[in-house]
Amino acid sequence: MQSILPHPTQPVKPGTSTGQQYWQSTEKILDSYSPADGQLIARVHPSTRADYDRVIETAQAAFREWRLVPAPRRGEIVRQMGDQFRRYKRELGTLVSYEMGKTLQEGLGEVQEIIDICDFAVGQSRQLYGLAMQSERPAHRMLEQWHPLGVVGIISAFNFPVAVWSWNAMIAWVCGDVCVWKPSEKTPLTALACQQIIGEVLRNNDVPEGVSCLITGGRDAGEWLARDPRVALVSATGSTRMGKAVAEAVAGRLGRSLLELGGNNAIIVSEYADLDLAIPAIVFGAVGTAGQRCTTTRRIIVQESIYEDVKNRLKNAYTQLRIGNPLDESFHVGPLIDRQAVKDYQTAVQEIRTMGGRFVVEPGLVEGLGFESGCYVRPCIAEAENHWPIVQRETFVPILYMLPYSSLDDAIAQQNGVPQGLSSAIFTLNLREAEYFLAVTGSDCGIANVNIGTSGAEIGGAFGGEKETGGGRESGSDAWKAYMRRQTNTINYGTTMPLAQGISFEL
Ligand code: UN1
Repeated sequence: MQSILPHPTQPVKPGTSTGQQYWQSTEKILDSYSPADGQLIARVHPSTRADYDRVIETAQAAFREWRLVPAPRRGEIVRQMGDQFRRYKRELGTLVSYEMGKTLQEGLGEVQEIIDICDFAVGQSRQLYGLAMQSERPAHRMLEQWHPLGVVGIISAFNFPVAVWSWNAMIAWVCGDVCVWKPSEKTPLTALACQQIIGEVLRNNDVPEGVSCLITGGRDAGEWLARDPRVALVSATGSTRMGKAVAEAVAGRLGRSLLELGGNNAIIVSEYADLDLAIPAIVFGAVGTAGQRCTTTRRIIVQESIYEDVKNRLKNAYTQLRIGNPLDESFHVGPLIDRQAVKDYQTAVQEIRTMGGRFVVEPGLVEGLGFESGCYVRPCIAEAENHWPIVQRETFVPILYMLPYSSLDDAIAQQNGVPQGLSSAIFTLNLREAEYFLAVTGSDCGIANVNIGTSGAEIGGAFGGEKETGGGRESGSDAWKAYMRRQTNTINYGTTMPLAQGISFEL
């Protein structure tokens, strides 16, 4: 089987030839280390400003052609991409697991998200619907239609190094846009692999060079996209700090941004909860991807009367967690992305202790044979208070805070009482509680679930959140509209020239 990587052993060279390749300078090199075993697994050249400008010009030229391709035909090309990802699911999932550190099951799940969004986008390509409206004037027709935007910049994060790109790119492509992807500098190799995987489809279908572009680099490259008026939409996933910088830069030129930023997701565990459902959901939500999902469960808000029971059950569940190499399927929890993340974990633990927090499950580093990368930490649980600054922030590590509540209103106030608004859940078998939580009185998040956890959203729904999460919606539902511009058309097919609002204007 053909390799999914362009040059497995040497630094990736600049390439602009066939198949929507990557564009890099030969200046400095980005090193990608696997947090699983600490090995240097790729050396990638970052794009220079000159490379970047060349990319944007090529993308602009490609857009002029791509926008003319009928949307269902664009969908057919995305369908073929989905087939390619099916073919390479194991290889790409393994690479995601190795480069990023999530478990193989989660790496495969991430590629499955790509396949799913490809399928979704194919259907969407025949459903870019506008409305027909009734005109107030005789012999007039009003409608709205959706046109592609142009160049879409995609800034993605290390934790979902490929799926989040695909949510944006697949939808943008069926909408007729062209994409310039800047992956996280911590996970460049998986991005190159995706570009390689779809290259064959693009070449086979004579898709113009520049429909799918990749630039590599860090903050600078993200800023180029954000400040560039040639980039119609910047879709950015990452920290709230990064998102604010992108939003400011894009707003400064009155461009469009789509932001999917930090979460501080809570699960309310009511006295009416089925704890046999709640406990595994909490544990997966808190330790999955080693606490590095934007949807990770960071807080549980537990009714006082069952607080001790939940605590004991969680303690017991955490003792069964096996931490180790993510490629070995006998482990539940892999490493953090790098040693800086481990420092962030240690700093957070210190802050919790300083505030007087008690650990129900003790934190710690995992060291010794098999843990040489220095990136493995123990998922832990701390009893805390919602207003503590550490609880109010998103720390991208597997620390779960336990908070007691008395009434449901108290629980909802705590759940909503953070700056972020991505995902939320309630475990209850009480219909009134469940509906109250979903009603306007309840969760203020973009995602609100009943009897399932905060993470693991399906691609069919709109994904994103409120407040500091940034307000953007990606993936399913009608998120496609963010990738198009709406045009209202009024057509007069009559023989008179009546004005709207009944205005009379005689010459
Ligand atoms: C992210 O962490 O940025 O809902 C995305 C989930 C995944 C996507 C997470 N489907 O957990």
